[in-house]
Amino acid sequence: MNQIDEKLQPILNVVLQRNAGEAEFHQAVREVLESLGHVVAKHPGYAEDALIERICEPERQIIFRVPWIDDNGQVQINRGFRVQFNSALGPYKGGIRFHPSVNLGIVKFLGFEQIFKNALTGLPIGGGKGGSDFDPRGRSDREIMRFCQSFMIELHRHVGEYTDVPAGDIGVGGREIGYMFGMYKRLTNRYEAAVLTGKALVHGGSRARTEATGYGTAYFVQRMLSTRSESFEGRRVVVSGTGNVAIYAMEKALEFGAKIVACSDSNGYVVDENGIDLDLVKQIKEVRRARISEYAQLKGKGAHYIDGGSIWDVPCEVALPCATQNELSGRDAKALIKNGVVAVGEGANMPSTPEAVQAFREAGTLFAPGKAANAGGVATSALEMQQNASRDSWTFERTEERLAEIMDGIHDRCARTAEEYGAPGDYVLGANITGFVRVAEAMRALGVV
Ligand code: NDP
Ligand code: 2IT
Repeated sequence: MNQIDEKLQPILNVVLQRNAGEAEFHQAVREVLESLGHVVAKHPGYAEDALIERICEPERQIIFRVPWIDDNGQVQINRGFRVQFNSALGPYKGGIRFHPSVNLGIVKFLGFEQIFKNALTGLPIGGGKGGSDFDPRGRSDREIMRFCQSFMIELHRHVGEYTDVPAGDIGVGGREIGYMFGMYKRLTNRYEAAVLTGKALVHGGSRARTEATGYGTAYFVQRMLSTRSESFEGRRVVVSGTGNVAIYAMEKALEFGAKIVACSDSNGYVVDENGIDLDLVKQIKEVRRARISEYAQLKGKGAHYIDGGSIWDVPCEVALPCATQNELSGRDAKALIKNGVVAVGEGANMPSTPEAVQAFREAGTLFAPGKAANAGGVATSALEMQQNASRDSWTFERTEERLAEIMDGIHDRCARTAEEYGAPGDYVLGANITGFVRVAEAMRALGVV
């Protein structure tokens, strides 16, 4: 683990004590504070007025009961969360996650990352995150609808176009956003489209929002590769997950000439030496909501499925972790490095453990941290808000062009900051400092609030 500046260690100590047991939140804060030592040494003003302490403390944390009735008539109870972390740059903005592993610490780590990610986009959005420990797996469409409605019956009083604008994340896609928007509209009697992003086109959704996170990750990695005169062209690529982010990261990497050799879900992974057939993956995952193991059964020769195991054992030149936090360990990083990985781009939030990040750093692997590489999703959400505000709807091409520009801009700002701080090529440092400075400037100008 890296050293924390002596001025910042007491701040981390308070975070650890005040948020006992929230391991993922501690991990996210520690990584940012490790980067900030360089900033406070150069600009001591950023350490004044407890500015960093304030950034580490959410403005508001909401926890609520979500009762709903399953298809057997049984009453089920889940816990809902919304953490409104920082609104210095704009309304709170960030996704909602439905997964059994969701707890306050997970939502806080995601909300904390979101502050810096959103700042990096250069757009006027603060940071927040929400979710529930509801497990959508195996639930009928009606059960999903009833759950989303109950979730929104409480959430609606805390969100709004100028207050807090949720979107999707793990377990929450277009279907769930539709059900939540429907209940919000009914409860408020307002067609307030910009209260949620990731909506269907007919409700004011943006073209390219579905694709945006994955495409954005591929754009970022392509630009990062170009700094070493490399590209996706002809490269072997492994992508974890087969959800929203993974599928569209694969799609854009394929367009850039890559060969995808493996992808996964939470049960196991498939390897296809002929190149993953993305249409088949979409059919299995987006249409039938089934398991990725079916890919090997349907594909037959050349493809095989491995139950459990680590997808990072599959040799590749570019690795794109697009599933979940801490899915790529120090051991996995060493296996990737041994097999000749050139670049790693995080489509997911914090998928690499600190040990893995350290291993990539020491090996000189190009490494794009999630808060920079996956910012294309939330950036396009901000474009959706922009379209809603002007009652406009852009073409796919125009929206994707803006997304590509934004990703190149994030890449270049992170690279420049890393150089300025004497660590060329260190995108972790570059992203943390660039994001922090924008939020810190905005907070300072607002006074102590
Ligand atoms: P989806 O629900 O669409 O897909 C998630 C994928 O990851 C599925 O393949 C799922 O497998 C797998 N997965 C989820 N949890 C685990 C787990 N605990 N262990 C192993 N595999 C797991 O979610 P998204 O694609 O939207 O999100 C993926 C990641 O990207 C998350 O880290 C999210 O925070 C991040 N992200 C998402 C953005 C978005 O716009 N959607 C924007 C920026 C980041 P299974 O189907 O078996 O559950
Ligand atoms: O982690 C993320 O950036 C998201 N889940 C997307 C958030 C958003 O508001 O679009």
